[in-house]
Amino acid sequence: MAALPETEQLRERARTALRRCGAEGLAEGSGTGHTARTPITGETLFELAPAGAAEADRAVATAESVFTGAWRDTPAPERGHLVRRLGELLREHKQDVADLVTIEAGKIGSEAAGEVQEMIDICDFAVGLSRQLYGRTMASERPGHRLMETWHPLGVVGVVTAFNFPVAVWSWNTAVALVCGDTVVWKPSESTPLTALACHGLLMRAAADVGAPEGVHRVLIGGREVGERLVDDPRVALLSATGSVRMGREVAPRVASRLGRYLLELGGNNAAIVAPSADADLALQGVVFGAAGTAGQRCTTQRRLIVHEDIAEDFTGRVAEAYTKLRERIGDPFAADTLVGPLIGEGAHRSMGRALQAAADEGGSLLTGGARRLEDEAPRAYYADPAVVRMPRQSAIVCEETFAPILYVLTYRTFEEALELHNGVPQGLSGSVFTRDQREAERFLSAAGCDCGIANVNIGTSGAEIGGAFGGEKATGSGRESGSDAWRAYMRRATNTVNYSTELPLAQGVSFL
Ligand code: UN1
Repeated sequence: MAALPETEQLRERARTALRRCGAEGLAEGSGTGHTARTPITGETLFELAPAGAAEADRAVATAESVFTGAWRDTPAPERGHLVRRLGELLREHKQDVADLVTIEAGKIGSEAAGEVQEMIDICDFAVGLSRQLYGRTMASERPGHRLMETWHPLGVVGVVTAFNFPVAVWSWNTAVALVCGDTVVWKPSESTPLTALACHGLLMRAAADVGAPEGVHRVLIGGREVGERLVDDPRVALLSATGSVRMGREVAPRVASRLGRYLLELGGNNAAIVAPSADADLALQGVVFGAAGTAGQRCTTQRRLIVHEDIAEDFTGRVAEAYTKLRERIGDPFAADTLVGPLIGEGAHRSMGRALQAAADEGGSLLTGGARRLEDEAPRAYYADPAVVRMPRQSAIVCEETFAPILYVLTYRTFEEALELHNGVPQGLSGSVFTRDQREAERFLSAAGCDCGIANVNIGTSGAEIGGAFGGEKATGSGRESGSDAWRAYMRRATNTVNYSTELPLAQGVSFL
């Protein structure tokens, strides 16, 4: 593998991308206290001025006044112009934003570009949606009456995003919220402030180009205090947050106590079942990308492999062999032949070590991986060999989401057993079955099958398209973002009854007076 780039080179590349996106001034020289780092070398890129409670309050106030003063009354197709322009700018700056994603989140080139592609795609989707915010008309039970529903903008949407999809998840929320007539205040992950500033810069350019108010969007580079402000502020009509189950458990009751709305996309603990009839080559590709892609740092990462005992030895052997090859492809995420970039930081590496130890204590045997890499070259960066661990049963550690590339292998005898293992964890984001048996495939997709928000056949657990609703069940939080009719969460529904008759018949046949 080629040597890692120097931090100064990365700094320069980030500066160029920020300048091209129209966000350079926002990133530097404005103060200190919030550090922008790169996991590629583990070193500091810039010092930024953090926002605190006062800035958060001001941002919400601006977003609210733009909502009531202008945005909610702007026709939805016109709101769509803003998102169309954002999509155009993202096409133009795809490489710049992708570079920042690689620099801050450590994603390899094609995955970083794929993430920006998700942004472009959701912009296209949202522009179409801006003319399709349909309400229904129902048959009224009374003569001379019309019964219908109208969807109205909701208000200020607080968006809290995680480091691993630093821009796509923002765009799913923001593109849809903006066409729905909402304004947005964004708190990005503390690890990815530069990508956030670039996106905000592009959106502000789009707003200037189409004549939309710049206060439709605010970004807050800050820590927990800022997030808490958004959680507790009654002016934030919807809080959409992506992160850990632990975070969701804190956020949900706080938003609920002010009777606000929340949309949570929390941890996954995704599994693929590999049945004896599976196309093994296809399953292998799906499993290796799902489990080791993005260095195991997607919510949709495959963390468990549930393989039929008749093929377990052979299939697991092939997975381990593929992982051995991956080892030669770990390193600089900008290098064209790299497949596995760095972990986000020391905490992730420590969690990986702790989980591997726990797995060993619970009777697991490490089949491959787990070692730290490139430590001499970059002592502050954390690269790891993706690991595969054979587990005797679905023990405590297997039921946890460890945000690192560890794949636990379990075996099954009957398909019922496989489903039980599959659903036997607290989380419920994404699940897959690899099979050529139609009964198994249909059973997996049925009400008694996979209990996740995303259920796949002959495709891995990660890499969902934006056209579907994205989200999960159980401890994953039950929110839905992105495509399908997820937009409804960003609007309020009004049921309207219009009487165009000269009588006033009461519903349910009630007579009065
Ligand atoms: C996430 O990991 O938070 O389905 C989002 C996928 C991507 C999105 C993942 N489209 O893997």
